[in-house]
Amino acid sequence: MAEMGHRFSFIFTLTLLHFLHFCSAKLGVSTPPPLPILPLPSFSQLKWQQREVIMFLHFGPNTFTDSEWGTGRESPTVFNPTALDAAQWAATAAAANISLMILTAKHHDGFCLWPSKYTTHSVSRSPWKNGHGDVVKEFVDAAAPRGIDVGVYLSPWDRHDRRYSHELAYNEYYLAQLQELLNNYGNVREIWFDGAKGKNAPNMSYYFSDWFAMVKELQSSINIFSDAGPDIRWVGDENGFAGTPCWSTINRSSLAIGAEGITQYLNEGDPEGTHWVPPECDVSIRNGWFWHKSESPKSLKTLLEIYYNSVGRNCVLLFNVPPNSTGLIAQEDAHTLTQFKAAIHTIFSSNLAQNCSLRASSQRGGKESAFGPENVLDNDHLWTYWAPRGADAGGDHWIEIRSQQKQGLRFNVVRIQEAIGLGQRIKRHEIYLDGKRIVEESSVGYKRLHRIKSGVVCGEVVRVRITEARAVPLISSLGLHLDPFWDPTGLS
Ligand code: OTN
Repeated sequence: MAEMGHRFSFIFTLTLLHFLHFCSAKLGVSTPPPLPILPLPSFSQLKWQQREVIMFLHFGPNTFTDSEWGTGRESPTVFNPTALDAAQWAATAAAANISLMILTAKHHDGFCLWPSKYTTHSVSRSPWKNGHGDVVKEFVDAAAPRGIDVGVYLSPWDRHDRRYSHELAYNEYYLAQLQELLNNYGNVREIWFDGAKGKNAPNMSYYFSDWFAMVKELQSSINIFSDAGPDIRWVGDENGFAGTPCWSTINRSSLAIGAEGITQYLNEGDPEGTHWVPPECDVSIRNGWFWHKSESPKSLKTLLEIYYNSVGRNCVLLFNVPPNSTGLIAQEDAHTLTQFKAAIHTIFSSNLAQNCSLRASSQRGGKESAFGPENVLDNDHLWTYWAPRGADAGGDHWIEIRSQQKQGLRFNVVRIQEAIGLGQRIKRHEIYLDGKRIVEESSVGYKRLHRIKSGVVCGEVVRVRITEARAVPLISSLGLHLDPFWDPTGLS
C-alpha cells in the first residue's frame, strides 16, 4: 500500500512540475534550472577546470647536477643560471595560451628558490646574483604583466634540513615557509603538495590540517593539490592517462597523501563521492621532470595522445616544461609546446556540427524554454545547456545533430561536455551515426573527447544517448571535429 502511495506522489509531483512549467511559460516567466546534484565545484575549481592545460616548471639544483631527486647535500654554489629570464618563461606560456604556471619553489633537495629567512640552503648562498636573487619573485613579476596566474610547489619531503623527521620542528619550519610564499608574492592560485618520498626516507608526520588551514587563510582563491586534494587530486600516474570513467568526485576522507594502493581510485574517481576533488594529470614534456642535456621533448603524436586521455577525460593537464641550466626554456621545448597547442587549435577551433539542425528527446520547460538543444552549439560550456524534461535520471534522453549539407558530416572526433556547475551526472552514454553505434562509453564531466576507433566517419545524423545518469543529464556542449593528426592504424 505504501509503495502505491509513494508511486502516486511521485507521479503527482512530476505532473505538477510539468503543469507549473507549462503555466510559467504561458505567463511569460522562465522555467527555473533543475536542482543541482551535490557535490559541486567551487568557484576556484571551475576556474581551474577551464584552464585545460597549465604549465609546471621544475627548476633547481637538479637542473645543474643532471639529477631528478637531489640528495640534499648539494652545495648552493651549484645553482648558477647564467641567463635566467622568467619573462621568457612567461612569454613561452603566453604563446601557448597557458593561464597558470607552477614553479618548484623547493624540491626534495630542500634548496629554496627564494631567500627564506628560515634556512641558508637557498639562492641567498648561491653565486647567482651574488646571493641577492629571488627566483620566486622574478617568476611572479614576469607572469603578472602577461595576465598569467601562478602556483608554487613546496616539497613536503626535505632531504637537506636536519629538522626533517623531528615532527614539531619540521612542521614549524614548513609552515613558516608556507607563510613566506603565500604572504610575500601576491596571489597564488595553486599550491602543490607532492607526496613523493624515498623508501628509506625518515618517518615524518605532516600536519596537513594545519598546512591546509594556513593556505586557505592566506590565499582566498587558491586550490590545494595533493593526492587527496582537498581541492585537486592526483590522477594516479605521471603518464597523463586518466581512467574511464573519470569522476570529479571522491570520498576525500578515505585518502592520504602518498598512500599506497589508491592509484586506481584516484584515476577513476567515485560517482558516489562526497567531495568535488577533480583530477590533475602531471606530465613532463621530456622523460624527466628537470631539464637534462641528454633528453629531448616528446613527439606531437605522444602529446596529443596525452591530451585526449587527460583533458579529454575530464582532467586538467599540468604540463612540465623545465628551464635549462642557463635559466631559459630550451627553444626545442618552446617550439614543441607551441606546436602542441597549435595542433589542438587546428582540431577544435572549428565545430563541424555548427550549422546542423538539432533535435532532442524532450526539453525542460517546453520548446520556448532556455534549455533547448541549441545551447550545445554556443560558446558557453558551463551555464547554457540542453536539459530534458523531468527531474529524474531515468528515461531515454537523447540529442541529435542532423547535417544540413549535401555532403553530410565527416569527422573522427566527438566532443561532449556536461554543465558541471550543477554537478557531474552522466554515468554511461552512447553515440550513433545514422543509427549505427560508434561509441559506447561511461562518464563525461567537464569534457569527454572520443576519437572514433575506425577513423574518419561520414553520415547524416549523429545521436548522443544518455543511458545512465545520477540525475537528469545536462549537456552544455557538443562538437564534431576532424583531427588530421589521428591515425587509427597507429602506423604514422
Ligand atoms: O618515484 N616516485 O616518487 C614516483 C614515481 C612514479 C610516479 C609518481 C611518483 S611520486 C608521486 O608523485 C605524484 C605526482 O606526480 C604525487 O605527488 C604522489 O603523492 C607521489 O607519490
